[in-house]
Amino acid sequence: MLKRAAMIFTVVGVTVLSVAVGNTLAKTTTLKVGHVLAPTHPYQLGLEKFSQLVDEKTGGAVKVDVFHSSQLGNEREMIEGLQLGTLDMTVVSTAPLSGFSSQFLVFDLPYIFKTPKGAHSTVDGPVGEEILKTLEKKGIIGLAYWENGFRHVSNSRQELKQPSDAQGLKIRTMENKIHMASFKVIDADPTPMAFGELFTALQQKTVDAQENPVPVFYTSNFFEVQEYLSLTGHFYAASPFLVSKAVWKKLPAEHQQAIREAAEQARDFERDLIAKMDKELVADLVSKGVTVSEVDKNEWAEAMSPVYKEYEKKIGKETIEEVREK
Ligand code: EAX
Repeated sequence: MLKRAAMIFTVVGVTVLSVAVGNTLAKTTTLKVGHVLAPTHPYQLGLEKFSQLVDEKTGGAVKVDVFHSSQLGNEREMIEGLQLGTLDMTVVSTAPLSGFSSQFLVFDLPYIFKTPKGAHSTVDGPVGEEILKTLEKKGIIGLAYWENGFRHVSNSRQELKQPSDAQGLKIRTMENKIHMASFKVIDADPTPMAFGELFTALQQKTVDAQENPVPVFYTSNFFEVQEYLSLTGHFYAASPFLVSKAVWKKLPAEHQQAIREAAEQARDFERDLIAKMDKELVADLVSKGVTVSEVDKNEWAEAMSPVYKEYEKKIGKETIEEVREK
């Protein structure tokens, strides 16, 4: 009897121990992801969804902590952090990426895309995948293209209807050569600036204007410092979800697979939020006192079109034609 009890105790003991040892061996990996937008923006909500999916798919072995509002740096700094391996992941607009891989420039041409569907079919297709892969030699893995959306011009000076109304307008742009050139050709006065400095610059009138999609304009409270919003839709901002290659290589294949799947699933969730906000928030902005103006997009596209000639050699005519939404 005693012998039998001792045997049962041993089996149970070993099981408990092995579970305990097993748990100790199955250590938890915690990854940090940063972005520059507000905690109410779809970047944040999408990343919280991503974090939950990764936890589920890895059985709790991988945790993801999300940091909003430039807590981990501005977009260029976070991209550099991925290269150094000092930051694990980030979601940024494509614009600053052209400083790391010039292949991204094609996405920054004014009016290269006309609709979200058209943009998605290109960035999610072979062209987008190939451009994302150019980052690998820079130490960065691209998982999926999330979305910032179609960008519109806002300002504190006057209603903008025609491109000529923007003459002399001191407008903040992202750190991107094509964005700056596109405003220079309509005689505006572009200043590149990190997103984290923008609200103060608008408040202090260091710049008159900025350009961002409606969800950014709303969730960053730009309606408090910008009276006019013109729905130009001049640039489309895709937002690649990026991982440090140095960090990625340390992850077991099954965790890499889980993270990749979660990034794609959360992408669709995030894009749906952008579409919903694009549709619903304009009326709210009007009720907050913003003058929202529709414009003739063809007129703006024509006025900005000289940048195509200026950058055709660098980007390649065939690439432009391949990407351009027909
Ligand atoms: O990716 O800087 C900007 O205006 C962007 O919209 C922001 O970086 C989000």
